[in-house]
Amino acid sequence: SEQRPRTAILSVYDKTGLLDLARVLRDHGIRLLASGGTARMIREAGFDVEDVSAITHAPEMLGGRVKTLHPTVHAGILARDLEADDRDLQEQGIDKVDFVVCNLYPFKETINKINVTIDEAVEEIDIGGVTLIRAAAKNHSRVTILSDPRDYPAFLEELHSLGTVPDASRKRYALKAFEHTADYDAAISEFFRKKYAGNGLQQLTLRYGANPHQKPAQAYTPLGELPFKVLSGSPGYINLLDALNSWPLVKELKASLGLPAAASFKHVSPAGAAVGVPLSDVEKRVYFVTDIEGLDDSKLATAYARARGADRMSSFGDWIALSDEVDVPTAKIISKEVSDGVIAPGYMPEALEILKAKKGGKYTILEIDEFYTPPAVETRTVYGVTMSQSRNDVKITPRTFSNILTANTDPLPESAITDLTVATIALKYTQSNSVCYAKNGMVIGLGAGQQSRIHCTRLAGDKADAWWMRQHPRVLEIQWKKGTKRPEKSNAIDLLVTGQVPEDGPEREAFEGVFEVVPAPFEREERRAWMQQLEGVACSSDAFFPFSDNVYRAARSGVKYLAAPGGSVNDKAVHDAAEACNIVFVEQSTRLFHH
Ligand code: 93A
Repeated sequence: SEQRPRTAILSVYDKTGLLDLARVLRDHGIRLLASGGTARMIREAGFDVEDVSAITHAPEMLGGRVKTLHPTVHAGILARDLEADDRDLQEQGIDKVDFVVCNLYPFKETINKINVTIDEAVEEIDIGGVTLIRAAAKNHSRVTILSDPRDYPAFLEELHSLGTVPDASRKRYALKAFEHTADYDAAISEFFRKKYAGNGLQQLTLRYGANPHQKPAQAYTPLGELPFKVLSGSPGYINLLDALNSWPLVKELKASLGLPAAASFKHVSPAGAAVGVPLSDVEKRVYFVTDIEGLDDSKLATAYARARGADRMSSFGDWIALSDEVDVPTAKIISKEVSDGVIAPGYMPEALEILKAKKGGKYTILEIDEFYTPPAVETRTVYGVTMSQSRNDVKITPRTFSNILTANTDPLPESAITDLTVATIALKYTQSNSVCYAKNGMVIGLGAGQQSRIHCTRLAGDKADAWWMRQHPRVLEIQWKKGTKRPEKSNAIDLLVTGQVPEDGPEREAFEGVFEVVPAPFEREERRAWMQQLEGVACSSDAFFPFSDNVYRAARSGVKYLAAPGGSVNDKAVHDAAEACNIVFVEQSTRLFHH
């Protein structure tokens, strides 16, 4: 619009490509203003350049801390093509700036040096450059901001061929500029978070990541405080993944069913999850909790007994989540098992003492703020690429299971609704694909992380079968050698009930070593007769069943209620198979993949 001469401000730490840029800008009659070192280099190359102080009439100060920070500079950049802005500039004798070329002090490189001091890092925090970049990017409808030397060639090309910089390019440069300053500030806050956050409030240094060689590792929230406190021990990376998946699981179970809930996690999937449904005497023996005083009076303890008892093999060394303040009976169960840590909204003093004494004082205990709600959008970085999605906040409630697709549409019994709810909420926090069998308010078999659906259904079904076989009178009557430890018992029972006891060799000898009287293997007929008594099982799937084989497999483990989303070309065949097996098929309309 105006015929006024155009002005560029240059202030670059990385001087790559600077002279080519200055030459072409000058060729186009553009006035060059530059900060100290930048001006010197351009001048020494023989191009016409003025110091920024020519317009600010203020010298660089404080050893360079104040170079370009000045109203003359920033009004020149920020002014719009408005009469009012023009008037302001005229009154102050300020010229508009059209181009800003700036890149920042090397903060990241500095803090990556070994043993860098806070003072050294602080000196590399660029203030004036960030201000130049942000001001120019803000006013990108008129001003071009170049913050990356790699953009100079394309910029010069356009300037040369068009005589001006197109709108689209200015927008792209502006976006890049804001990404650049955001990344720069993130590096600064990351540095100070580690130095000043106060370990445990906003930031937690972790021993290492998924593996010991993955150091350093940390957990943090950019705004506010972490939603949990570390009461004891020192959580690792996988512990936190388990804690932050298992806690919402028990919170949602309790909200949906109105009963205290517990989960036992391993490798970011539940090995067990349950609500506080009373235990039979047989169950108490199967879950190794006959000696827990006050068990029947604590629904939370009952829930954990079930969660831990579902699959004792998988739960060895578990991460525990509990929906309610932890009481003494619950702590007593935990104290007898090998476990890594626990997350709960609170701990009764005596229960806390019991847990703190575990693992020689190294047991990890987290206290979660039960009112914490995470942000709606969750973000993660994989292989350098950031992905974000809205959190899976779908609510699974008894109402989720009202769409019955098989012929018998009688309302489901309350116990079936409880079991379907337990199974489905467990799947919501299980690595996919996943299928879950539930009974008596607890997970009894969960197949996680299989790429094939039928493999999930089989794995979960085999676990449910083992859970039921563990309740066989011959297992309950086992006479153990004195001094046999709980994990040894669980391992031996698992071999026996899954029919994997070898006939001879060292493994056979080891197996025999734990018994007073070595139990005979289960005969085919004996197993069949016992399995036939397993009935009324609920089963849920995190996505549709692609083939009827899943239904047939589920039927073999006593499944009577089956819930899954629809959407397969085989839906009809799947429903027909359910009908043929006398299974009630419930369409649960939400896919629940989790990764
Ligand atoms: O210390 S600063 O934050 N204060 C300023 O006013 C300022 N203006 C530009 N650093 C400032 N800069 C930075 O100086 C630029 O971001 C650039 O990285 C560097 C260029 O300095 P020189 O031209 O003296 O080499």
